[in-house]
Amino acid sequence: MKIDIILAYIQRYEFGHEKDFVPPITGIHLASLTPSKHQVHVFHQQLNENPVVTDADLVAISFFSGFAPEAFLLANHYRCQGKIVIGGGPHVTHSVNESLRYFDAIVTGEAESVWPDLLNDVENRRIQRVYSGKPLKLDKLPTPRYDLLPDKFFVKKVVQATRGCPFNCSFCTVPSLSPGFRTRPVENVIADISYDNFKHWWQRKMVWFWDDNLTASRKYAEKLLKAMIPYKKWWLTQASMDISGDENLLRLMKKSGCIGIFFGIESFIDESLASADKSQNKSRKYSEAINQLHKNGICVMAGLISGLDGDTTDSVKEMAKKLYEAGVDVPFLSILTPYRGTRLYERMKKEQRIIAGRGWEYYNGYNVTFVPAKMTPEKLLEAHRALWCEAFSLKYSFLRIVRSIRYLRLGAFMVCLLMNAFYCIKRLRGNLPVNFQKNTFYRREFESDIMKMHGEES
Ligand code: B12
Ligand code: SF4
Repeated sequence: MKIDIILAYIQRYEFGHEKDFVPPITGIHLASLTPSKHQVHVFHQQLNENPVVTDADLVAISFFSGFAPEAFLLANHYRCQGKIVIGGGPHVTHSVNESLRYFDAIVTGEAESVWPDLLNDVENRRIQRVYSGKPLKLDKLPTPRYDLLPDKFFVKKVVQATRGCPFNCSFCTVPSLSPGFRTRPVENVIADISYDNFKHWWQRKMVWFWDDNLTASRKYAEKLLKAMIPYKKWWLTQASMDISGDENLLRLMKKSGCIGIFFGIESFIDESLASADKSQNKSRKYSEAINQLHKNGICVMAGLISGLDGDTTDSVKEMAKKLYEAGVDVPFLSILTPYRGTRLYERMKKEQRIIAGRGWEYYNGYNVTFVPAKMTPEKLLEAHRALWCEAFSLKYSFLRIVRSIRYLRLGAFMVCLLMNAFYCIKRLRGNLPVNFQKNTFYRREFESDIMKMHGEES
């Protein structure tokens, strides 16, 4: 059987991406779970890959909520060609009824427990409508099919060592998508990181862990990092800020080649942190925590959210200065988004704050989909764009790069340089995060139909 796996995408910047830094792991992971008797291709729409006409028997589409309109259009397109089309991923999992309108079958939750049965059912032409994936132990996950990744991605070695996170932030779907915390056997992770059949040295050298919270179990993290030392890789991941107090772990991170950690800082306002149930973050300790990572030469990437309940237009705009003062090397600036499957969504729905009629494309992390507590939706969008422009201005990008020379190790400095340059160039070209109220590039024939469906789930 021929299978096309498509990672659906709608561009998130006005003129799209100039460079594609790192790929999703989902497509090449699903491909690795597929028995070798099938022929599988993986297409990343973010690279404009799209098999308009295909000879595949089965088309499998993965997508986040913000890319759902495109995924639904693709599903229609391939069903019209007589293909069997299935959907999966975080959006499908929490929007079952809606997704069933567009797909022949859907997979909710994790695919490992149902993927082989689904493929058998497709071969035997007896597919069910819903396959409910159960979270399994991670001891049998194979190495992703890195051979299927196009060279266009700067980093190619994306790895997953753990799933889940012990925290329960109100805006996050991880607790409902991947409940509990599970780890892969260290030797299997080492097999992935030692896969070196890539063209460029940096593609062999750099390992990006796409985990929810890699260091959540200290015991596991220590075992993994000790095993990684002889491989001399440069690695990055996301972790929670409490690691900054664990000197032993930080030393081991440095020794095993850690060059970058993503922290979900989210906000400098205590009321906002409380509204997100992010009690593990203490705003007065950010500088101290970041400094501990810098002492070990590690680049700190930080996620910040605009529009939490304690935020005002001024507090949003002030973040450009505050994040610089706190020592952040690379900021990631998003707008609060109430995804289905989160407590935030339930609360916003109850308080009737979700803006009706905004299609799923607005749920891309850069547009406003709810009524903020202390400003209008328009003011929030305006404040976010002002923050984005200020934070990625030549001044702040340059300052962040220059000061990092003092404390970052080589690989970490490369990350700081490349990422700041990546966003600063966008800023200088006016390639801002896309505003769907003004922008006309994304107008498709099914849009009104999709908008009608939005909100249908009970
Ligand atoms: C790694 C990651 C990223 C990476 C990589 C993004 C990417 N495109 O893959 C980065 C940091 C770039 C990122 C960015 C964003 N992310 Co993100 N990310 C994750 C994270 C932590 C892990 C995803 C992952 O790779 N898991 C490992 C793979 C193997 O598992 P998986 O993708 O879940 O797939 C499994 C199942 O879902 C299922 N499955 C998935 N698709 C399909 C398809 C088919 C056909 C089938 C059968 C099964 C199936 O089977 C797989 C195996 O079990 C998740 C959290 C989570 N636990 O899901 C958030 C998550 C997916 N991200 C999320 C969001 C919102 C974003 C952003 C919009 C954030 C922002 N404000 O900018 C951006 C979007 C950027 C972009 N261009 O795509 C949300 C999505 C919520 C939603 N309903 O859409 C999540 C769930 C986190 C959250 N906040 O709740 N993200
Ligand atoms: S710490 Fe991160 S992954 Fe864990 S629940 Fe909070 S936002 Fe989600």
